[in-house]
Amino acid sequence: MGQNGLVLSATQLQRFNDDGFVLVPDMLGADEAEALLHGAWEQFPSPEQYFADPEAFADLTNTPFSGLANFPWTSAALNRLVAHPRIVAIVHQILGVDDIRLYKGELWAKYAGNTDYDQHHHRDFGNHTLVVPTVERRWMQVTTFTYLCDIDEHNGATAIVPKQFSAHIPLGQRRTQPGELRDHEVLGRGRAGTTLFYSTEVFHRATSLKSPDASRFTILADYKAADASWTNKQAFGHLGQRPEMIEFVTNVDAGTRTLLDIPAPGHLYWTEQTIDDMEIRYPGIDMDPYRSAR
Ligand SMILES: O=C(O)CCC(=O)C(=O)O
Repeated sequence: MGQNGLVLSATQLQRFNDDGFVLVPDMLGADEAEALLHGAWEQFPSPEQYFADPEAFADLTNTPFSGLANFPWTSAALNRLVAHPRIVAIVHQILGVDDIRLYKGELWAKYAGNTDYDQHHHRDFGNHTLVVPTVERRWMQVTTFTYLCDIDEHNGATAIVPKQFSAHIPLGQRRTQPGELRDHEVLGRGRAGTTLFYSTEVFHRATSLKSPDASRFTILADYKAADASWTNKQAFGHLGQRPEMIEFVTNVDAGTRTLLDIPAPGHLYWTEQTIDDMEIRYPGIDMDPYRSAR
């Protein structure tokens, strides 16, 4: 853990400010990462299953993005990762606000062989908002990759350009000339359980899976200040009938529910009627915090 406990240490925060990204190597312990990797394999084939018959799974590798699945996932444990206390604490620290939202959750399974995952450098804001990044932290899009397996140059470590090398490129520009920043990129290598935090100011790119039997399993979770209504890649209301979403809403705590835009205890939305009816919609949910905050 960082020297300040849950949040980034002063050095890590400085690195985030200077470079626009920071790799936190110990977000998950080895056992926890292993368990969540098995959670990913409830939904996508394990490397052993995939490479035993790649053609059977060609629909997962027809394009670099075919192996993407949106939150919520099959595994309840994996779904909890979007609300990992340390990830959430670090997002609060970076944004400097008390109220934050998850605005995207994706599980990305990559397997070598059928597609080339290599990308040109880009900034991510193009499909996260209709406006442009700002250097004011409060409005930043804080994007995260948590790698569920060890990650290096053989299995597609993300290549990232410290933002001092792109300071001359206006923030409204999403792409560089191919190759322009290659000399400055660093590879986000790490053990399973490493989380990369970066803002959408930062140029980065996916790299190829170079070993013939390489694979990579990553959770992408993106956060914003609750009142940054212009940042909005995914919405969750239309997923309300999915069993995985019902499980999540029923069993997580009230603070975690706010990540999905469910009003916090004490909000004027909570009346005797809405509280009672939540218990009908979600049998087993604990609405006491909402009752006692009235
Ligand atoms: O998968 C990666 O390492 C990076 C992917 C990426 O930057 C993107 O698809 O926008």
